Amino acid sequence: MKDLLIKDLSEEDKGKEVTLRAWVHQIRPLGRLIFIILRDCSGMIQAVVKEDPKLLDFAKKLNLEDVVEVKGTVIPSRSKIAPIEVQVKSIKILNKSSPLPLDISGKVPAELGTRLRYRVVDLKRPENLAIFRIQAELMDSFRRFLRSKGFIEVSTPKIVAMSTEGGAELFEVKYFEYKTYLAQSPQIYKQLLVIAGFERVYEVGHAYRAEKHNTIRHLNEYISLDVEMGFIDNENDLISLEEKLVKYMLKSVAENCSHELKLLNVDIPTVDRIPKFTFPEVIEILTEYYNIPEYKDQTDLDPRGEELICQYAKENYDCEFAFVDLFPLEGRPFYTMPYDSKLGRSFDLLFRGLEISTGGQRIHRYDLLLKRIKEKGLNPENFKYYLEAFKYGAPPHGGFAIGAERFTMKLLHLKNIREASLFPRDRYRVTP
Ligand code: AMO
Repeated sequence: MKDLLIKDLSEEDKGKEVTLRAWVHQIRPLGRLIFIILRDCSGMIQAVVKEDPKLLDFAKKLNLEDVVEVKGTVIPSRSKIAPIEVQVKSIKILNKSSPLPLDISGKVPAELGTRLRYRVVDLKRPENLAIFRIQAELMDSFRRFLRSKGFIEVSTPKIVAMSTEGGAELFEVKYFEYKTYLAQSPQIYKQLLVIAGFERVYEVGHAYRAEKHNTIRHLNEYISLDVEMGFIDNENDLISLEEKLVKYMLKSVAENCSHELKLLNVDIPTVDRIPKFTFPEVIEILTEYYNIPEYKDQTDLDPRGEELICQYAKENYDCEFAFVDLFPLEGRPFYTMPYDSKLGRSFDLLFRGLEISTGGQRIHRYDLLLKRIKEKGLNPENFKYYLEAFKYGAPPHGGFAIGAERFTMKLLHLKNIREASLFPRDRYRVTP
């Protein structure tokens, strides 16, 4: 097993003999020297080949991405970029690479389509590793924060028998003699687990949406960071929990990913208070402040509206996030707790012009839930097992879900959500 990562080498190792197993990231002949940049998951180091004519000859024939075992001595570096380098004594090829379909040094940019076609090669770019290390930190800090607040991690079924977020966006799954679908969200199950007495649950899992539109903000398979908790007073408890959670996640990325952030040239915003607007206030801002009368009768926010509200929050509250609460019931799912006859206790969290999260208080009373299911034109028979649970001690409860790729995309200023997904699934892409 490899027991030495590149990042573990330091100036203290000067003079030591080391064995590195890594990829050949770059080769630069310079007079009678050859510089090889070696890359592993932890970083890069320069290896220098000199004097030995046989070794120089061998090094000249290396291909980018050859998998090699390099033995050598740690010496002070002649470049200003790093304090040490390795003077090569031997190179063994563990596996030869073919010529690459993409330049991974970043010098020759490729179209996103080409990059996704050769995603494995594309992912070799250090910038990509940085993106996914940051995404992993977002997920890890999400878990840490919630665990510290008494939440338990759960994994709910992804093969389900009913729709939760609206009927049109479902993928059907062939499942013996049953009609089943890929879960659009863990909504039903996270609620059931609160009722089951788990009280505080979270899940990091895939969600599936059969959205036909191929946009820069939609995936057909995305990572949903879900939270659900019992005994809330109303949705404001969730808004304040999510505010603390998001601040913790940002702080964790800033503290634990400084190298990655530097590589990507990204600063993590500091957030004090996230402003909250009600939906009627949002409509007023859009129609009065921005003078767009078409928003008057809207029951949801469109991308332009989301952008303008974020702009408003930035200009007036110096914050790139904004909560929008009390969305009209009309556009929200059946489980939304009504606030009055028109509005629901349902909110969105916007970040840099994009909805990155939705949440709200749920209906916990059986009769009201049954009524809302019928009013939404849904068949209560399809919700039998879900509905039944509300007869056996359902506390007032609610939760929210953050789209991991959308959060990553906005945090790192990525232009397309696909860049925040390892192997994106979209309307025309099911491989690799
Ligand atoms: P919603 O449907 O708004 O709410 O989804 C929650 C969050 O998930 C992300 N998201 C997506 N990301 C990429 N591609 C998609 N096609 C996609 N669809 C959704 C977004 C969005 O804000 N059950 C509720 C959540 C709750 O109330 O707890 C739900 O799924 O970031």
